[in-house]
Amino acid sequence: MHSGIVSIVGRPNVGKSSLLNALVGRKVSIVSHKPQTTRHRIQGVVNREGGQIVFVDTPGLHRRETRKLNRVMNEQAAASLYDIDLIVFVVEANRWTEEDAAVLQRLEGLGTPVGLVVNKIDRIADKAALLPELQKLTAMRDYAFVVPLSALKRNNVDALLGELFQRLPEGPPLYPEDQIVGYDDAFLVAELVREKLTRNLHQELPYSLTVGVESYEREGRLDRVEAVIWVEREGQKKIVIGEDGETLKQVGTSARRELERLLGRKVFLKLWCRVRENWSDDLKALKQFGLTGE
Ligand SMILES: Nc1nc2c(ncn2[C@@H]2O[C@H](COP(=O)(O)OP(=O)(O)OP(=O)(O)O)[C@@H](O)[C@H]2O)c(=O)[nH]1
Ligand SMILES: [Mg+2]
Repeated sequence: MHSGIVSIVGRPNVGKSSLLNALVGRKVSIVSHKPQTTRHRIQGVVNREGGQIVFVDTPGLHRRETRKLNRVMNEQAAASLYDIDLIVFVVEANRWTEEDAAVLQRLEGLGTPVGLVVNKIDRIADKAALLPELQKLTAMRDYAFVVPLSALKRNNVDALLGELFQRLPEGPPLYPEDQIVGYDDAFLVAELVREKLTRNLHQELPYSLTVGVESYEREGRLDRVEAVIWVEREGQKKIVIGEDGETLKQVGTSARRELERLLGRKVFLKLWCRVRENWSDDLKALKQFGLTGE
């Protein structure tokens, strides 16, 4: 048996969380079209006959640290580069940016093998264009392996698992086989609510909100959850709630539906919206909201 820990890193929006979900075969980490969606290290476990891989999805490493939230997100991602067996560096096909170059630079001299994943190949209509793209990317560094894939279409994802299992040390599984995620149901609720908000709200607002679960009670096959959406200003609260509470209702319904599917239980979800001025730039608030990784 081979087993080990593999960190998935890269700049925001390249598809790291989508890749984790594709690898695990279920929704473990939230996904949106907006960069900087993931804020925590998210663990997902894959078990195969040949062993076990513990994947760690990370916040996208980014350059502009406009608020303290950005700094702690970068710190979380950077911390995932240590005490692990392998790094999967995810980039987008045909979209190499300065931010990718900055991540590549961070991977220098770590002593941990780095494999390259070129994601979103479903966007390349002309497959002949893929080869020069791969040649360009692999010329930049000595990668342990290169796998072009599509996390969205679940295309060639098994090839990545094959490359990883081959290179992981021999050893028994690190976690029991039925443990797929590294967090509790309350965290899942908070994340799914934040995902729906991120997908529903425009522009910058998703960066000004966070979600905290206030109470979680289990009554037979029903989970009763109360969660608070924290925003930074009164005006934002109005937008989150929407006219006649319509936006909040939509968000609540879609989060609840997905939760019920994932948990296999009925869920009663009550959402509130409250203001905590400038929380994203306030280290004390970040700590209270569980965003500092401590
Ligand atoms: N076409 C295409 N889109 C993809 C693929 N993988 C991910 N996406 C899309 O890319 C966007 C970002 O995906 P995420 O998985 O949230 O990216 P991420 O790297 O985790 O982003 P952060 O958490 O913000 O760092 C979403 O709109 C995904 O649907 C892919 O293989 N093909
Ligand atoms: Mg992500």
